[in-house]
Amino acid sequence: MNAPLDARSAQPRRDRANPRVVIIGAGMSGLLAAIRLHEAGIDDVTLYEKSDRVGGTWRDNRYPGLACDVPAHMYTYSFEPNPDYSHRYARGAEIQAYFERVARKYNLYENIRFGTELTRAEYRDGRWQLTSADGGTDVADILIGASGVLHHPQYPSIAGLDSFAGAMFHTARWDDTIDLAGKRVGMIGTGSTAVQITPQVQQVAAKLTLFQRTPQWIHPLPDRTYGEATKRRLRTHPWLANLLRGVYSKLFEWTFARAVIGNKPLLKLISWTCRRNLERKVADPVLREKLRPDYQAACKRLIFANGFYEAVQAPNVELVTDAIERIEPAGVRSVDGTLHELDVLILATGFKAHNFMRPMAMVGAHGQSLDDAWASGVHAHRSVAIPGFPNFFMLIGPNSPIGNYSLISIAELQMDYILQLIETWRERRGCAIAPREEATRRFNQAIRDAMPGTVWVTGCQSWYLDEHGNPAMWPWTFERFRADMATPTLGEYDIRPLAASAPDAAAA
Ligand code: N01
Repeated sequence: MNAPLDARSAQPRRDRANPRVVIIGAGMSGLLAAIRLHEAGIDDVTLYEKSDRVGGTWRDNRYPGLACDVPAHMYTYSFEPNPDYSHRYARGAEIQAYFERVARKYNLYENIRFGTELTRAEYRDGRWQLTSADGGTDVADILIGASGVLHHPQYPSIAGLDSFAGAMFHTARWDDTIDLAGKRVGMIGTGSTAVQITPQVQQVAAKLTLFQRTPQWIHPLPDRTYGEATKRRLRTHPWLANLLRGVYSKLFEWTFARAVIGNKPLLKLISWTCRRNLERKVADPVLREKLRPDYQAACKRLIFANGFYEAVQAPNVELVTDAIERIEPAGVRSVDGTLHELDVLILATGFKAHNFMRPMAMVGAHGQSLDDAWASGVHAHRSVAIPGFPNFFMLIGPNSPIGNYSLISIAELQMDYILQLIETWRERRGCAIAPREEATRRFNQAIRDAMPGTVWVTGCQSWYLDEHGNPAMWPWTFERFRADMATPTLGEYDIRPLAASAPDAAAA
């Protein structure tokens, strides 16, 4: 499997009944895709991973306090329960260990090309012609984009950022060589990441200065530890873990997932819980008002966390709500003229959530680039496919029902859908499958028409919104998503025989 790229691409296709599949990324969804393809009898599979480890977001994010705010037993593959989770909400390191264990168990390592970033994918002669950063080439009949959503750090464009004389890093590039003990630490941003980090840094730093541009609603996290007895029970009876997964999933689908798409009583309940959390936990009325958002709870991705309000009231924490004017070598200057002197500056400023496979250059069947195809906003047919980009499928693509749900469950449903399209490819011993323009237009129009009823357009800024202000979210119930993903409607797809001139057609 690990022959040099050029040698591989020169090989004639051996098996016309089975496609050669390349997966971009060896994170949660890439590993899932490889496992499912193997189960379907498709073994000519290579995963390209630019890093040196599997795990995606759980490999990249190693900040103190990292945990998953989706219940642990809902955050596993359905076919691979994990009885060993230590808490109801798993810690980052144990999720990373889980993915590494799954990759080993399913012998995926031999299929992964680590340290190899795909930089170009061009659909030519019925196949995807791939180029990697090291100049290697490869070909694929089917290309699967599994590069994640929150993958590219968003560095803030603040004047003087590079002039800071101390240590500075983004939360997704945590610098373990910097000891925060006794330091004056600044953190820009108060999203989910900063809220998890704050209690940890507050305990060790001499001073923590938090730069908040917009306050966030915070819902308490009903966490608990799982003792040895619970783990043993889950080990002996794996169905119990699946039961937990099912219960949490339903609970989420019937409450939160409905609240964000227009169920007013449920949304009121969430708002009330967040407000009560703030009012109960923050004693100082001035600080409380600084922390009180003026927009609807869940408009931005709702934060589920404990410990932030307590930490922010500690004597060594300062919450700065004046806007940042610029960064200087000694620290951060806010618009009121104060220089906040710092030794370390942490950028908890989020991610470019609408990049998907980019900056990889993609060119479709008619020479159109992905940037052009997405010039009016990221979109896809049923979140998984793009007109003009045959045999290319995405996991957790635009308008997937992300948010506070388990992305694993979403990826599993999407992969089952994609496998059915791949089955069509196999039945025809090769074909070009791409969604019809009209079907894609109709699907995306229906999404746009449904958005006004959702919480994401009630007047806040968030990473859910693309550059045109449209949420790349799923505006309907999760049950509808499950039903939509059950079976592809082949009439929505343009399915053509591979051109007779395609080099491999002759070899078949
Ligand atoms: O990023 P964010 P995050 N000047 O985009 C501020 C997932 N996640 O890394 O609100 C000043 O939410 C920005 O301010 P504003 C989860 O899906 C999951 O925290 O735009 N401030 C905001 O406060 C989450 O939603 C878990 O006004 C600037 C912050 O930076 C997603 O990751 C845990 C600024 C960015 O918040 C992203 O969360 C952690 C500037 N120039 C994260 N630019 C789980 O538990 C940005 N900000 C699963």
